[in-house]
Amino acid sequence: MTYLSSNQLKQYEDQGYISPIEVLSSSEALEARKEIELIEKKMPNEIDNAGRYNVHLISPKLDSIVHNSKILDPVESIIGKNILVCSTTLFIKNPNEQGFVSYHQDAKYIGLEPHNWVTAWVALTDSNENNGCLKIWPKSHLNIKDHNEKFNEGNLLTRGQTVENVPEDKVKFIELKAGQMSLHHPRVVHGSGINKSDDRRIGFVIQSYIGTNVKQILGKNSVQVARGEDKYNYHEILNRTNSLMSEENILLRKKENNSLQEIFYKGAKKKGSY
Ligand SMILES: O=C(O)CCC(=O)C(=O)O
Repeated sequence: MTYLSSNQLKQYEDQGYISPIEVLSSSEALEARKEIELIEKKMPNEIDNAGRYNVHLISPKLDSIVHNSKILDPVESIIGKNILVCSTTLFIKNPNEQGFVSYHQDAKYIGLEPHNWVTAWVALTDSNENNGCLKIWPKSHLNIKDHNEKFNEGNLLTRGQTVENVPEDKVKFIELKAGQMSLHHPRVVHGSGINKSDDRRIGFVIQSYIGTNVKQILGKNSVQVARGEDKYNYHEILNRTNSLMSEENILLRKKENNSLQEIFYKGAKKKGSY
């Protein structure tokens, strides 16, 4: 059992995040990376840009990370014992690419209400200042802030959603070793810079773990039950996969990703490339 201590929980509540937490061995992280790279090889162009979502539906290794009790115990400390998984995202930054993530709050555009949810950012490679690790503005989770939609080149967010005037001197670099994770609050302002290293930076982001009382108000999300019982029945329940890239799950993932795109672009002035 690896529940959060009362000090850790207090840090999460005060600062809007907690990090680092050990969840995988370095070899488990490497195996997951290899499975992602195998999928990339077999299905070129399928898991980048708009396709980087929900790879756990076709990858047993990512599925087992999503349902790993070393992640679910601390998540339970935050959102309670009935836990659903509502989509995942691979944030991959290749060397020599200009990918970055503008400062934003997930709760501003994800449509999950109330905010009884938490995002787990699992490092499958080391993630540090040099390769563009997550950056968090502590204590920024107390209210929702205005965002501009910039659709700027290299921005890995669908619409380039941006909170302006973030005080850089207060921002923390969330450096992780492969196999560690951070947990962040739905309203905490975060982003990341470009990868200046000569290896990939891979974050597997469970976005998010939601309490069973959480609704999707902008569209439809199907979910998996990660722990406990769903007495609310707000969402369609998906099965877990134990086979790599099965035809059936490839189709299911396409359907789920189409629903996600509808949510992400709801009310947008135009469509970005992600
Ligand atoms: O991985 C990144 O660089 C940003 C991730 C992010 O925005 C998120 O996890 O919500």
